[in-house]
Amino acid sequence: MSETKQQNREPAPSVRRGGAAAAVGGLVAAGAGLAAAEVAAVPVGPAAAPLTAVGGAVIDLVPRPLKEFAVQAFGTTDKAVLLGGMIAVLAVAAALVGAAARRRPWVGGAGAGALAAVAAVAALSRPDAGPLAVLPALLGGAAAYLVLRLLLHAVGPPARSAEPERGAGGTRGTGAEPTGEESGGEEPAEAEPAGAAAGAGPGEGFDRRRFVLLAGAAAAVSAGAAAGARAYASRTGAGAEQSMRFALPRPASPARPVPDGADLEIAGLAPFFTPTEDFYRIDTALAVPRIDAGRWSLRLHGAGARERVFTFRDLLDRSDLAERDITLTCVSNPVGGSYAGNARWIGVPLAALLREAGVRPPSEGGPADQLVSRSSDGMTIGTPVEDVMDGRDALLALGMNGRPLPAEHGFPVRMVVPGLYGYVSACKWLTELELTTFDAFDAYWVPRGWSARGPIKVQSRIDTPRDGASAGPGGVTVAGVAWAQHTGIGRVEVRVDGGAWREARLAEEATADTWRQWVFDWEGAEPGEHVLAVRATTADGRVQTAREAPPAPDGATGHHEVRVTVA
Ligand SMILES: Nc1nc2c(c(=O)[nH]1)N[C@H]1C(S)=C(S)[C@@H](COP(=O)(O)O)O[C@H]1N2
Ligand SMILES: [Mo]
Repeated sequence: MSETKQQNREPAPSVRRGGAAAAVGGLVAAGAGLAAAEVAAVPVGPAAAPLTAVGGAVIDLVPRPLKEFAVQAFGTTDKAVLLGGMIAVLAVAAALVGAAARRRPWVGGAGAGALAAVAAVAALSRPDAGPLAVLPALLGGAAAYLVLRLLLHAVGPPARSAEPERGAGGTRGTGAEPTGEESGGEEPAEAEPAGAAAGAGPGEGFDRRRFVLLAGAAAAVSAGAAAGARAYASRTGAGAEQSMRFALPRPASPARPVPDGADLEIAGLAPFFTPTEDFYRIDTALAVPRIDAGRWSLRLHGAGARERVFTFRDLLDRSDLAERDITLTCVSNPVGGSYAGNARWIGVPLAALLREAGVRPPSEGGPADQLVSRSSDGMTIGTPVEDVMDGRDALLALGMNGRPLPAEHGFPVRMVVPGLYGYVSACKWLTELELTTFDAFDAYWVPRGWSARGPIKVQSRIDTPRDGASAGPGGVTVAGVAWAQHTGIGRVEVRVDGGAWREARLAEEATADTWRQWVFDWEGAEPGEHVLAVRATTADGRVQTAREAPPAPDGATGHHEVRVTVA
């Protein structure tokens, strides 16, 4: 019924709707390709799934300004934005290929082949890729091509002889003419499939019912397969597929008890311990590595080290496990930002492990000044050997907040070094430790414009009131956190409307390696707009600078300010 109606309205309905249907066919085919690749990626490894592989390659390739922009603009949702962008680009390409392949079937093969090639190269370029990594891309490309053929067969070829110019519209119609000639040159190659598809005859090429059925079925099967593959992969990932059962051991050296009064428990103020599920996550991994602890090993080697390989059991069974409270901070954290978190870690003291392998720090004549950590996903992080061995609690962490590390935070083993930004100290999914020099090797972020060394800069943050909040007149509780890991916070001051700095009250100090809460009772707040600013001073007397610096190359500086309206 609707067909007759439209046929009355439209001059060339089968051609027009056929064109749109071919584009839809392209989309469905691309979806089928992605789904097939997701299924193939279950045995091969999630990093080889096309979106993950291409996204990973994009992340590694983007220049620093763009990356910084992405982090500033999208924060930790930058990965979702990247995925969305890739899907949008793929969708446009797939629709164009589908529409073009209706007239020139070879375009379908070329398009699917090109997309599969991009995905295959990206998958092979991933650091943890084996040769099988090309399989998802190849299977995906083949599936996309077959589905496209099937759907275009139902669409049928455009009725070329009947109404060539009307189908594509005025200007584009003329544009289509030369391409029609070009395709005429390719006649032998495409004539056969086109002829076969046109079996029903050019005039009645578009079998709408058949197309809708086929496209719907293909889309449904694809969605189901992809969802099933993802669900299966995530279920067998963390925990379930572990070939080794273990309980987090008791540390030989427990954490210092947190004093009463280290957590002021003020509404809106970050709690002293960041709950694991709220802990910020920063990494380049589009697919979180899922590592089987039973098969995991850590290789230690390099200049001045006796090579050693540790299993997870080796680390669990050590008699010197230590539990420590350490605040991690990301170098990308903007002033006032949330890329800092405090957790209780359990792990192997890294300095002891290095000593056992014969490693000496540079100050004792050791030949290596850089400890390069590598992860299963190819990250490299360079840490000063001197810092790791100067007595601070550098850990190979196995546990976070009383549980094994979550996959997102580096299961089964990550590094944690108090006082250094995460990009130079906190390698997740750790697989290798190499002793080398800063001269000999640049870790991942260094050629991307970040400093090779990244000690954490003293910072302070106002958590409450929030920027833009309104408060009642009279007393306002201003509270936040300040950090200068491994040195400690000696003082925090608050300033109202650029007036004199006034001392805030510090919470009890847990350790110098953790952040410290503070509170300031702002009395007699007058109605109107006000600007609150905060600054910290380290335990050894360094005052936080007012000079504003962006996160790159070695950490943001400046005072955190919030605007509040007192009513
Ligand atoms: N393998 C790997 N480890 C990594 C990173 C990464 O991208 N890959 N990012 C580092 C950075 S920049 C930071 S700030 C910390 C963040 O650790 P979190 O995600 O557990 O908070 O991990 C570090 N370790
Ligand atoms: Mo970071």
